[in-house]
Amino acid sequence: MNIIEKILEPHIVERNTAEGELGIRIDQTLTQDATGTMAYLEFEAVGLDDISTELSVSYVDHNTLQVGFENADDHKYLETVAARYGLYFSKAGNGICHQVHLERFAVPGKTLLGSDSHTPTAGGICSFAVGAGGLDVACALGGEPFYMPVPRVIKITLDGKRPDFVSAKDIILKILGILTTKGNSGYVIEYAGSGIGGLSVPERATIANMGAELGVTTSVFPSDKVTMEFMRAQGREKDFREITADAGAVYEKEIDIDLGGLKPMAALPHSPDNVSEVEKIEGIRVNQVLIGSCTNSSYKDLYTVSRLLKGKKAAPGVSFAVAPGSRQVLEMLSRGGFLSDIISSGARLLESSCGFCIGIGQSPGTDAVSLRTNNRNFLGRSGTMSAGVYLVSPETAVASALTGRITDPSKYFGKGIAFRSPKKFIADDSLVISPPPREERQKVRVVKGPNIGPPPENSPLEKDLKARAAIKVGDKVTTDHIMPAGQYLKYRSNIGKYSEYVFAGLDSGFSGRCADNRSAGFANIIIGGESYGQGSSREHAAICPMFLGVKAVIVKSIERIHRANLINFGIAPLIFDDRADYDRIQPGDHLECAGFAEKITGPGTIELENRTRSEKYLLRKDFSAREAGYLAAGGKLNTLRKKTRD
Ligand code: MIC
Ligand code: SF4
Repeated sequence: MNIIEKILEPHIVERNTAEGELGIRIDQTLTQDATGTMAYLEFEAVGLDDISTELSVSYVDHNTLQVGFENADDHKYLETVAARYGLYFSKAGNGICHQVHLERFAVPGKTLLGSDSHTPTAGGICSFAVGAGGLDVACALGGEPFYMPVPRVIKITLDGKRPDFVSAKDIILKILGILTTKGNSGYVIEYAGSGIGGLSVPERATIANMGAELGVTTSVFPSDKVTMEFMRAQGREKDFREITADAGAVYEKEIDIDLGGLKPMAALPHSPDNVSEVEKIEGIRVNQVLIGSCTNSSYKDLYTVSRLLKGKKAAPGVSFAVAPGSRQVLEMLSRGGFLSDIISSGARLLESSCGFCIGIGQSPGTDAVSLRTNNRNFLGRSGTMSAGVYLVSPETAVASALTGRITDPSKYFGKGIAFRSPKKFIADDSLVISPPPREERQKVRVVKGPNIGPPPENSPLEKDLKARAAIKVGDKVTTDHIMPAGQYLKYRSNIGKYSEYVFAGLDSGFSGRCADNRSAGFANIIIGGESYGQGSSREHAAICPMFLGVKAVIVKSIERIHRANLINFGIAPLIFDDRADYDRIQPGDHLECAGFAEKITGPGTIELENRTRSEKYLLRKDFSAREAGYLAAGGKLNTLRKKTRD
């Protein structure tokens, strides 16, 4: 067996071979503040009284700025709802969910579902960790299986020895160059090879983290001696379990990478797969360098940063900032005396949170070049449409911060920094609040501020579809384009308000046009290209369009998490059978389908009539019979509410 089979086998509760779907039991869940409020509001709306997981943690890490009352109220809601239902609550300041979960909670061989697309970071410790929408996490909390396509496993063998200054980030950027961000939906990556012995758990986690950018369901490393040492240093050796692939395990695809042949890499604007060797783009002037995020903010990363910065100053024209991934990392740096080298270099020390990675602060100036160690560089995600964001390793970030230009660290520093994983990490969980004993939970008052509203209701699918193409977008449109975060993040618990900003960066008239169409008796349809819905797990990219009366998304292809979120909220993901039809259909076209509701649940394809152009298009349905049921009911929430009532 391969590792994926070994982990999944005891977790499978449903196997739907005909539709290629697997239902698995979830052991652990995590949420963060930006997706968590809606997830728990949904959990409450379903009407369950208790959680069924082994361990669930609610983190506050994305938006900790608290400009206005909204965030503070969200945090209070998350704290009280966690206590009410028996979850752990990780307070603001404790760190980024994926970093903290890796350090303190993730366990080899367990399944983890998180309402954040980078949940697979825990694959670095051999957890089968998957990102999903909040409603799917709410369901897992209530003991429902998590459904996913039967994993098609790719084995990536990392052999050889890395040259100095080739980091984990460079390895995953190399893989992104090979596999790209498109066409990997339904795959899972399993890492193997002699080269992984030289990767610490946090480095493995960096690689697993950016599997999200490939669009794979998750990535998993073996649980071996390195894993054992990491867990022992975290005081968690009792949770260790060795898990490796059997000789002769079978894989669908195999890719071999010789680490010895790699060089420092960068992803150029505006996609993580737009990669180049750093030496080929050397010399570009940089305005900003930011080190942090769930990809590159471990103790190993920031220890290396501090050693490289020792005795040096950042270039005068560069805005340089560092955000440690967790309080553990910050405390280790501080107690070890390494923080002072970072501060002396002129770096601004940021909170242990997501912050800049999601456009909360540190937006670059007009036309600026920003070098970052995070995982996404989509157009506008930084908060500045005209900025160009480059994704690099911490080592390349430091070299460039010092020179003020993109700089290959292997040439600049010459010799690498030796790192020995600490024998003991500072394990202080005092910022994690444990839930009260079960018998006291009923007494907890769940506090909801005025910005927090219930998840919106959707009506069951109407018999016929009469709609307008409300927008037509191109390839690789991400959920950051559909539902921007940054400055609007504080409206995550207020769907009516947040909906005003759907597609805000691409087409500010979208929400108004949807309202006009609805007043004229039309539903709305989104037309998209290849790989629609890449990126985050934010279900708001489905809930808010639902709120605006969107009933279908018609695209050339769609990404896994967004597809599931659309179905959960009653929006049908449909695929052009003839891709050339994408070119024929135009924004504003009047589209109709008689007997739409029946066709959604019935067999076969769907024929859509374009009344504006007198054309007909054939559409394929990208959902199972189970999912068709959710669509007909107007979403999964309606189905579950009914199930709990009955
Ligand atoms: C992201 O990196 O885009 C986020 C912000 O972490 C999202 C979750 C969200 O939108 O709240 C993700 O990756 O799922
Ligand atoms: Fe936070 Fe960025 Fe990681 Fe998303 S990708 S979880 S915003 S650090």
